[in-house]
Amino acid sequence: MKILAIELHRVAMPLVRPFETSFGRQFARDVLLVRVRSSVGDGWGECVAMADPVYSSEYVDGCEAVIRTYLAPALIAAADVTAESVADLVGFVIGHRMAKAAVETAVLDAQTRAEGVSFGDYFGADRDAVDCGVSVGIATSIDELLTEVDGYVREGYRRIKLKIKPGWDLEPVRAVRELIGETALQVDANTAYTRADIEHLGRLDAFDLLLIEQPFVEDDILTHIALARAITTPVCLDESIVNAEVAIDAIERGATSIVNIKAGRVGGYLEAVRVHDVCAELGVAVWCGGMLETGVGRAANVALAAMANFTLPGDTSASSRYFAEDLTEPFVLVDGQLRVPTGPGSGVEVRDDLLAEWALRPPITLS
Ligand code: SMG
Ligand code: MG
Repeated sequence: MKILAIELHRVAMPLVRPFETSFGRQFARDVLLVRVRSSVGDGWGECVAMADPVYSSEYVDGCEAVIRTYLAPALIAAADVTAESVADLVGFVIGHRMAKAAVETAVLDAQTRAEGVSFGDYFGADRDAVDCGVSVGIATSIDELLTEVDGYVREGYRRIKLKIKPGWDLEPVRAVRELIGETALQVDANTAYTRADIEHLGRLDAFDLLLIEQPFVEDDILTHIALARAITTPVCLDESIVNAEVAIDAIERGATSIVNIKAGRVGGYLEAVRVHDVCAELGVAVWCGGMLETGVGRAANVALAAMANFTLPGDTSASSRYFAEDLTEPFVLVDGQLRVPTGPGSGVEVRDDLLAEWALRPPITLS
């Protein structure tokens, strides 16, 4: 296809409840959406970067700048663009994976819509619905946490993930384990601990957790190896896994025995499929992470999560867990699952009315 123009939309989406992690509290999502206008039709991609560079080095204004200055001009200048060639065309830019992922996804959406192929078919999904978990933020009290978790269990979520940090770990985990009985439970520290905490983290072994996610800083593979040797709870990496090669390295060195896959973090869905495949070859289960996506990003995540080696419930929750109204038709939890969209491309439509209503500024068109 020939890329005719790239539009950058920014929308403010209030969350139904604040979401607190070890790196701070978030009240809304500042979403960057990329629309590619091409010779074969239009496509959308959602950028998962947060407003501030606190989950990773990327942040939404930075992604927008990189797309405007480097990625969009490179694609517009290219004689022919396919989803499979985007990574090479923008490969001269180091890093900036979330920005690249948003652009590649928009191209993939345009391409697969034109071909009448769904994301699920393109990725090689092997099921039509995926098991869903829910990520629960740090609460202001244990009582408040239990009320929130209880609501999610009643809604049918198949796994609970608790955000933890020093000072908010053993007690909330114990209380939630008592509340939910044998329902699957895991924790995510978003890099909040250090090597000195290994013995303390070992106390989580008492709670029969599915996994502990990213306790230490992303570059510190060695301390994750030390933890994995010291405790029985499986260690799972999120922030550290930025591509398939890093996944192989971390797995072979014993730093992670389960992998969280987020397409934005690894530079796009094509690389996410590669991470899935190398993990499958190494016998390591994967699950689909989340970045509080709108329906645009959620549609692609749910299709990815329908691949064979996504054997654990993902952070692929229903639209209602995040937003009063979603940017697309809402994703609704049915028996603890979301259905994989079957229409061409991502299979969802962006609501122009909401895009205009919630716009932070008029769209920017690059051509
Ligand atoms: O999309 O339900 C979701 C959020 C899942 O916990 C979640 N994401 O480290 O896995 C993670 C975090 C990163 C984003 S925190 C705003
Ligand atoms: Mg995480």
